[in-house]
Amino acid sequence: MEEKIEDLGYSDFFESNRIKLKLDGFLVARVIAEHKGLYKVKNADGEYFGKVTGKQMFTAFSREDYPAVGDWVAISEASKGQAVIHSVLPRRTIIKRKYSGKSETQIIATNIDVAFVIESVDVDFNLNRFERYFAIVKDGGAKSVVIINKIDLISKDELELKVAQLKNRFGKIDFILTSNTTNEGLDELKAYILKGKTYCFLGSSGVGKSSLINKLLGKNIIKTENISTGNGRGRHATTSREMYFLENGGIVIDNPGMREVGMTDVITGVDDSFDEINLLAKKCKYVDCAHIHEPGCAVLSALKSGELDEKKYSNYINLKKEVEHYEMTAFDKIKKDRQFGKFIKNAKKELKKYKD
Ligand SMILES: Nc1nc2c(ncn2[C@@H]2O[C@H](COP(=O)(O)OP(=O)(O)O)[C@@H](O)[C@H]2O)c(=O)[nH]1
Ligand SMILES: [Mg+2]
Ligand SMILES: [Zn+2]
Repeated sequence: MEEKIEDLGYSDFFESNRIKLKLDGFLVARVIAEHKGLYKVKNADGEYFGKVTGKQMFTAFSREDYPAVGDWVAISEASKGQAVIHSVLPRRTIIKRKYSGKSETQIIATNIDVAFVIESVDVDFNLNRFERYFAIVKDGGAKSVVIINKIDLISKDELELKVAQLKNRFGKIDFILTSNTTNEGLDELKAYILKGKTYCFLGSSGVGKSSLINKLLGKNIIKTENISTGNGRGRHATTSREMYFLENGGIVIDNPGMREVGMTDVITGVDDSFDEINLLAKKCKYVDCAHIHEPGCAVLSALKSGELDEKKYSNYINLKKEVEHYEMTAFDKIKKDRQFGKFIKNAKKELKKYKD
C-alpha cells in the first residue's frame, strides 16, 4: 500500500505554515527518531538519516530550536538516504519540561494529539506526579489520558481505592486500567488510538511504556528490560526516543523515563557547552564571528580569562569544522544533481528535436 504524508500525521496546519515560510525548494519529512544529534526522518518516499545544518547548530540559542521527535522538518536530500535538515515547521503542540535549576527546557515530543500519562500500581503510583505531568501536557496544548498499568500486581479492592483517589483528586478524567501480563485494558487502549493521530507515552522508567507499545505493535520491537526486583518493578531499557506506526494507522512515541540520568544528551546530542558558547557569541563584535582570531570575539576573551574551558572550546571548533565540511559536501552533491537533471532535460530536448 502506498503511503501518504497524511498517514504520518501531516495536516493543513503544517501545509499552510510550509507555504507561509516559502519552503517550496525543500522536501518535508517527519522526525521519527533521534539519537545524539542524528535524526531519522520519514516522508511518503521513505526514510533518511538527517543532520541539522551547521548554521542551525551554531546560531541556535535554545534547545527548542533543535528538531525533536514528532517535528515536521524541511529537508534536502544530500545523498541517497541522507538529508540535511534546514528548518523545523512551527509546532502544533509541544511536550517539554524544564530542567530543574536551569532555564533550559527539554523537549519530550512535538505535534502530539494525546499524551498517555502512565503510572504503575506498585511503588510508582503518585497523584502529585500525575498532576505534574498533566501540567506539562496542558502547557503544550495536548490532551492527557491516564494509564494505570500493572494492575495484575494488586487486588481488585486495592485497584478500586486507587481509582477512587484519582477521581477524587482530578474529577472527570479519562483513564485506562491495563496489564501487559493479563492483557486487560489493551483493547480499550487500542480503541483510543486513531489513524493519523500522534500519541506519546509519558511516565517514569519501568512503568511499562515500552511493553504497552509492543503490545500495540503486536510484536516485541522495543527492548524492555526484564530485571524484576521482586516487587514487579523492572528496569528501563529505552535509551532513545522513537516513533512507531501501528497497523490501525495510529502513531506512537516511546520515551525514556524522565528521571533517567544522561537524558540531556539524548535530547539533542549537543553538549551543554554549546549553549554556553552560543550565549557568549552573542557578545562578539561581528555577527558572523568564527571565534578563531576575530577582533572583539567574546568567546576568545572568555577563553583567555579562563571563564571558558579550553576543552569545551576545542570540541566546539572541531565539531563546527566537521559540520561545515558535511554541509559543503552535501551542497556540492545537490548542485551536481541539479546539473545532472539539467543535462538530462537538455538531452531529451535534443532527442526530441532530432526525432521531429
Ligand atoms: N507485572 C507486570 N509487569 C509489567 C507490566 N508491564 C511491564 N512490566 C514489566 O515492567 C518492566 C519495565 O517495563 P518497560 O516496558 O521496559 O517499562 P518502560 O521503562 O516504561 O518502558 C519490565 O520488566 C516489564 O516486563 C505489567 O502490566 N505487569
Ligand atoms: Mg521503555
Ligand atoms: Zn567570536
